[in-house]
Amino acid sequence: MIRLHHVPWSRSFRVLWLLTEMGIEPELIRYRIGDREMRSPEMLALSPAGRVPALEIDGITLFESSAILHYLCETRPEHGFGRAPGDPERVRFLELLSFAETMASLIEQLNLNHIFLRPPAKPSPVVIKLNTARLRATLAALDRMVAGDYLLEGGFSAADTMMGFNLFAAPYYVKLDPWPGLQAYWQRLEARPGFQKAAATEGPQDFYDRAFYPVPEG
Ligand SMILES: N[C@@H](CCC(=O)N[C@@H](CS)C(=O)NCC(=O)O)C(=O)O
Repeated sequence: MIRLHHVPWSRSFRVLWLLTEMGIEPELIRYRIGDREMRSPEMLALSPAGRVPALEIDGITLFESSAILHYLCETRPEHGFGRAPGDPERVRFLELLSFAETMASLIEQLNLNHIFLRPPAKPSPVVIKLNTARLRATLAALDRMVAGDYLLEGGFSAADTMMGFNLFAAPYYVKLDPWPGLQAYWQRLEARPGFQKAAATEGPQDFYDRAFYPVPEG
């Protein structure tokens, strides 16, 4: 039994996508952000902060998307999606997995300000402006890191699935127009059969209600 605790088009997409690339179809336990079940004792036993993803696999449970991707790569090395110690791409692989969370934490802040805050709470234009600029800087950095078709010259890896969620979400806040190479990379990711299959499992996103959220005046 492989069971993924999942919010569609959230960070748990990273895990769904890598599993799909490996030909593994997990049982999905779906939540929506804000669901009480995400803070239930059962969920907290799987993921102590009540976050997704959490993965039940091989008789154990893991949380944190990066740790899950590492585990999947190390226990299923035949797919070649990881970079083991000693591999010349190991260091860059590790950097990218963590860097994806540097970027995702900015997306999370923007989601909070643009989407989750409800009156009387007010989004802060200053915080939005700052986080948008910081997100832009991480995208410019990512653009410089694309090495050939993927993030690692050796080919598609879990670093790409880690960035998949980011590149789905970031363009709602920062347009990718200044970086044609990054856009082409994202199109290559989206064109992969594994991505298409995982995206079909997700269905259309219903989280963002417009195509772009500009920085508000103020
Ligand atoms: N660093 C964690 C972050 C997990 C995380 O924050 N997931 C979000 C969805 S993208 C979540 O579960 N949010 C629920 C909440 O904040 O209540 C990871 O990469 O797995």
